[in-house]
Amino acid sequence: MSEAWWKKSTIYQIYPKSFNDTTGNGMGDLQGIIEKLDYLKELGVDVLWLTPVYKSPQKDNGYDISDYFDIEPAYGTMNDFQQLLDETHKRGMKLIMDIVINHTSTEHEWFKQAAASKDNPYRDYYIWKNPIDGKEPNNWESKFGGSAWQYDEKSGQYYLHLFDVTQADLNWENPELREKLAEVTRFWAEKGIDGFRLDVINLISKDQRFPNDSTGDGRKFYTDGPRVHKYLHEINQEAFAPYNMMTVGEMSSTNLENCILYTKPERNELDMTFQFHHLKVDYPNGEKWTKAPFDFVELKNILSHWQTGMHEGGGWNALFWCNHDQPRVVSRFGDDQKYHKESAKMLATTIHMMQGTPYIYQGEELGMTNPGFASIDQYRDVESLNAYENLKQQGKPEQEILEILQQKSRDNARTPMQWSDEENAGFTTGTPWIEPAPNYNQINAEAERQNPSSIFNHYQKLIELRKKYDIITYGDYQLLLADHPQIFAYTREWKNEKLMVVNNFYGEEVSIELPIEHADILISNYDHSAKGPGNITLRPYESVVYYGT
Ligand code: TEU
Repeated sequence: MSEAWWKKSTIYQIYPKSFNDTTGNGMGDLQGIIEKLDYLKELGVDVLWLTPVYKSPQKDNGYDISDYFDIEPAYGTMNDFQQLLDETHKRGMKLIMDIVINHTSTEHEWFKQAAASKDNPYRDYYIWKNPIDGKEPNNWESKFGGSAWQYDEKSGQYYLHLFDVTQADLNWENPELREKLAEVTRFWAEKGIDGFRLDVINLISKDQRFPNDSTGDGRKFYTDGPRVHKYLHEINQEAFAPYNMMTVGEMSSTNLENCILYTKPERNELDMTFQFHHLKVDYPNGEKWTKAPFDFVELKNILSHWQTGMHEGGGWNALFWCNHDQPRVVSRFGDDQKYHKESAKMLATTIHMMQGTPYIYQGEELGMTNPGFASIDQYRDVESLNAYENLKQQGKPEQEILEILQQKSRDNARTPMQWSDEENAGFTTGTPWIEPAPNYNQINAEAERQNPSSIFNHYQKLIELRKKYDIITYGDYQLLLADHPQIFAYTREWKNEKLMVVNNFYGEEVSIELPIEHADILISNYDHSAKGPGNITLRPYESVVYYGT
């Protein structure tokens, strides 16, 4: 296997809590994933990314780890995990683990020790500061709302939590802590996994002055921080490289310059990065918690900026529309009603013909949609519940808040995987921890697999094309019609080959002149594709990939 095998791979993200329940407790489990490995093999994906299944109080659905060395009993046992890993490998697939080493749960033994007393040996595993003028050490805000500091009565100090109050940030300045985290990483590498997704890994190095942020929420003092590249190179050399781990870093609020540094092979830090700028084009003035249409031209420009920037810089993109934190892409950027199938396929083609490693989030291959929850009681996500309270305190009417959550909540992606039209979408025989989307009778894996022109079948073809055509992996990218308000078109060029990808992002017909001669159609989303190349008229959400030499 070449050292960059992942450049022609497609990775499938599994959110175990919502994937498949075999015990009837209403929560997905590891045996449930094993049951569905043949489905994933049929889809054709190469790597499975498992979001955290370590022991956790589940306040943030596993991103609050209380024991790195054990499996959360609700998901199963370490034997179940080993069976999942072995069965995955038997099918020629790989498995990467999501690891959260920017913070732990406050129920982790390290934190319990650290909070026991100021002189406890574990105190310095976390970030404790004295009050200033009787208040928080600075004005940094948690990404889940409120202050990023929690007062500890016992010691009279505050501890830092960039996320929930139960997720205490680790102190990466402490070399003993860094070695402990390298041990954690090696423990899982020695089990035989194939890599890691590293949660918010660009937040681990904080400006040790902990200054107030006079213009923002403090993120500029810990995002892509002063020693982040040093720390990543160190753990790479101590834990990733010795085991040939594939690594993808989740980068919160990062920039192109840093992502080139994170992923240039010769720097030995990470293999690829997730960035989120293209998923903030419906955040007016950067504000997530408002209902707003998306800025299509901005979306094209951001994706293109990262395509050309990472290509020229020698970095490598993780390509994605969805994950467990983002709304369903067909509801967000497509049409989950009249042109559901056409728009889901168009969106898939848009991303999968780009340079990078594409990620499919569970259910995306079925065109799963946002559930449209009508009551706050249907929500489970800590970030969404905090946002609901904050918006209420701002005096927003209930209905307006619910419409915002319907568009923006992370729970949009966390409803049960829709396997069939059976009760609870075939996800559980019990009461699901979160309600399924009401459309599982129409949108489910069973129906998709039986339909040769399904969204599932379209993803199968895209995955195959990536393996077959080097131009998709290595070709130069160029955006066409940059300012067109409806068309996202780009070319890829590699040796004497040329791809032209043309997508109508809206429900109205549109005609354009295409600068490509003699071309075959590699993939499209209507049974009889638009005539072309040359002057073509694209139907609603029509997507065509032309291949010529
Ligand atoms: O996400 C980081 C993060 O900032 C997300 O919460 C997301 O970008 C935000 O919700 C968008 O508004 C990672 C995990 O993916 C997420 O599930 C965890 O809640 C978070 O870190 C803390 O571990």
